[in-house]
Amino acid sequence: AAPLPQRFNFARYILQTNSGRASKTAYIDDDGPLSYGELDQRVRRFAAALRKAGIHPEQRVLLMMHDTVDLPTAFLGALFAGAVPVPVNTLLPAEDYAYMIEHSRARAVVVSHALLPCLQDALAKTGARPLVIVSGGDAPGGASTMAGMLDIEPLQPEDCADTHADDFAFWLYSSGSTGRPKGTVHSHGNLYWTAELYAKPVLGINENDIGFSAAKLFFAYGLGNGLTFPLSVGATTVLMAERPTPAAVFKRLTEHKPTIFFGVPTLYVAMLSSDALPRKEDVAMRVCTSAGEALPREVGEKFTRRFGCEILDGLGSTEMLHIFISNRAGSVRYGTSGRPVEGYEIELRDETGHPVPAGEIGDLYIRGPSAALLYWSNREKSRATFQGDWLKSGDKYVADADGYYAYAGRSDDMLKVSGQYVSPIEVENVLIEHPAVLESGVIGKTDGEGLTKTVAYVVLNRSETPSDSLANDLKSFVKTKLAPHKYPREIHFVAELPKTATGKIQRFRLRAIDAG
Ligand code: 3SK
Repeated sequence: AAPLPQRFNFARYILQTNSGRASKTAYIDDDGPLSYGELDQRVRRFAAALRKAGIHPEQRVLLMMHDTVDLPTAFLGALFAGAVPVPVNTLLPAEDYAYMIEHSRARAVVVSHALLPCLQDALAKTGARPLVIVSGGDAPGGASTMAGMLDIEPLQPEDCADTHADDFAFWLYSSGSTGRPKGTVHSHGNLYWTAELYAKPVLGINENDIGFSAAKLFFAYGLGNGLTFPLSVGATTVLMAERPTPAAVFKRLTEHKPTIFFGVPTLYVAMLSSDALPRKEDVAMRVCTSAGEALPREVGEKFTRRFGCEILDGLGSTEMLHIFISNRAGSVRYGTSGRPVEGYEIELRDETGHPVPAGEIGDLYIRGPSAALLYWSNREKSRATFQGDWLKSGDKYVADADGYYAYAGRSDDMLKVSGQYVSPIEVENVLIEHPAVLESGVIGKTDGEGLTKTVAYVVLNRSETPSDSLANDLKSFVKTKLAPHKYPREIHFVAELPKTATGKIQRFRLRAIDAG
């Protein structure tokens, strides 16, 4: 890959890369196509609007947005102006947005119209008063619309913020087993490296590709799939605002015929078991990817039998920004995450920090140029994760003699459900807020498809009686307090929980009980 110049602004780089493609389609969202020429204008206009609104370089702009062309416009426009966009999960409860707005000290929030009531709830919980910019609809008093703000003279290329490749460019929040989500700070250069090291050589992405990612742009995985990668080569991307149900995905696969589909294991399972699964002749994928959690071998094999196309399962992280271990076309080994992506180094270490040999499980460490710089305002967790050149992932892996890596669990108690982290402690803490619950222990369980689901063991207060309706009530209770993927899919009522002498819940014993 070409080395990066010291002065580097990712948005300027993308506009320059595509300056000869003005009439080519960059995006097709639910409202239709947008050309590279139009994207260029929108990015520079949004940058001008942020400057006019008094947003200064390095100030954060929260993006609480569904996947439409307004999201790449806002993300790249903020980078162009030197501001720091922070795309956030659109399924969170208002408390989480209140925390993120305060923690990031966001000077502006760009919000999809449908999410405005939730933002208003969040703002009512904080003293913060960011500028509110509404995408895709009218703005209430005091707020602006994105469409209105784009009615401005665009900044000229020479007015782009003169950023260093290592400057803070954007944040993504990532969750841990305890505490609040961590603001993971990435540089302009990191975006460039994920495209150079993974997307171009591993996926062979090029300007003739049409990409479609079921993972949304606010995830690190989705941001690469739907923004960094296609825009680095002038490809076309299909964006979809709604949830990625099998039906919604099939519609895009058959209507727009993407050549690259970026999925996650739970979705592949749901697609393959759907009666509406398209025929091979109705789709055009040349390659697919999977990340977020390990793809069960049978799922990959079944998909390839149906479509004749491989799924390249890989491992990435928010901290490394994208995939650093991946299968390769033609040498896929289903049931593994593949081999290290060139440009990244991987080590598996034992508890004393020494490398473990092939065949033994170790803690996964990564070294590579797309590593985040730090967690904002969190020295303790930054130090535990970013250890000099190396980054501790929190995953346990085992490598075979051929250099293929297979998932072997987490180093902490975190679960990965539908590709997203779930902290058992966070779910337990919510369950005990319910008046019927005395205590609870939450674990992950592998279902019949080989995917992880959340299971809660609950001890009720003496006056309560276990019942199915109480179990459903507890599930709904968690759903109202946490993001939807976190609620326990199974609730078991028990008389007591296994504990250490000091009273800590022994989740490994719960897992053994659960396994029967
Ligand atoms: O979860 C993953 O495997 C992943 C992949 C790519 C980028 C980000 C993440 C978290």
